[in-house]
Amino acid sequence: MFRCKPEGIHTTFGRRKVSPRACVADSKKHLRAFLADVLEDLGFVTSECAKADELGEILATQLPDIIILGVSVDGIEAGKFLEILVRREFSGKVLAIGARESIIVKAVRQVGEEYGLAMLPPITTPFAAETLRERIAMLLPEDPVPSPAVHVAEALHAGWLELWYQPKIDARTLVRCGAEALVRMRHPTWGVVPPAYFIPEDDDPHLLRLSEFVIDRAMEDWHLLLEKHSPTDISINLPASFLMDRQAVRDLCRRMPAHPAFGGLLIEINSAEVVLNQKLLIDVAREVRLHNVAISIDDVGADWPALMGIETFPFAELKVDRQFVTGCANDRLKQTVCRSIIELAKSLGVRVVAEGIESRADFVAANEMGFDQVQGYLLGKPMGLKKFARSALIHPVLATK
Ligand code: G
Ligand code: MN
Repeated sequence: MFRCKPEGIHTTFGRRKVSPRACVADSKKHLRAFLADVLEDLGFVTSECAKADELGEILATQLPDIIILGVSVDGIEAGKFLEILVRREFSGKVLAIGARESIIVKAVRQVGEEYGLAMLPPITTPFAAETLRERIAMLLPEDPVPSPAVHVAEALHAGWLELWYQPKIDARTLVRCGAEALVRMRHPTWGVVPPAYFIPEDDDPHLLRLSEFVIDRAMEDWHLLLEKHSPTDISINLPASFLMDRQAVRDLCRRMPAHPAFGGLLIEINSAEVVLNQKLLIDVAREVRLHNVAISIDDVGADWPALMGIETFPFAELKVDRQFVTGCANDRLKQTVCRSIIELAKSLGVRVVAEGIESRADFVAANEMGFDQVQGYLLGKPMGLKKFARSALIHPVLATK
């Protein structure tokens, strides 16, 4: 039997110092999407393959560490997949998924083992996402969380940064009305890591590069969402220092899409920073409005009275700090802060958003108090772009879970 030279360098899965990669091979689109979502949540980079003749290309370009192989009723396609894996000398793992007691699932495992492939014990349907998660998570490297923190320059240079999106929901219609972009690092060894591990100090020159990355990626993602779903109003988080850099602001305005469907970019600035730099930020907010950029005041809390004196208020939105939202249903003090900020927002004629809604009771309370928009784990966790686009198609309206 002839054998081709392998087209990629494969080392043992779990020891590679690059993001773990999985290819989901299944003819059914909805199954591929489900499996890819679970894997992405675990920090895998995923690719998908519908037919055996696409697999060769994926092996060569994506270098997957594991193939998740959906075994259909006739098993013919699964057989073809195995043949290609053998011909390409695939050295990663293969996990077959198929019906319980299916002869074909057993056959696929047996044939795979005879071919010398690293076949994992198959998963049988129906199975919970948790089952797959447990099975795959065991294969992930168990390195500790980064310490000391990774420098943002390294993360930027290596291309480890990405934006995750958390839905913002209209409190009255329950329709998804936008998304907050949150920066995440997909570290080769530690998986997906939140910004606390790499956000530079305020005086670090790399902070500007990180902000530029966020703006550029958000605008790229806006175009992608437009193609895959519909125009999505995106909010990003930036430090106030970015807006005080005149050149940076000019560049920002220049980066806004000229597309007619573009509804504008919202920039969330921490409330304490707004209070400290009020005069300057008011001028910037006025100026950028002409370029389809609006400023939101983020994490507003007990310091809300400091925002009262502003006469012409050029900001677009107040977001209440989740410290005063999570648990507000049963906490009079939190409700008092929320109500004061809502009242302030209404008197200024700007939108008011609750973030950190984790329970149904808080959602109801936020609605009754008069928030315009709500955001939080109950309504959607931050998720990778692909998952965000998919869930927008599947759940155009809030699923009342
Ligand atoms: O300060 P800012 O609003 O940008 O903070 C956003 C952070 O809050 C993100 O890291 C996000 O993961 C987190 N977050 C979003 N929704 C919730 C929630 O409902 N509960 C908690 N505890 N954190 C949340
Ligand atoms: Mn924010």
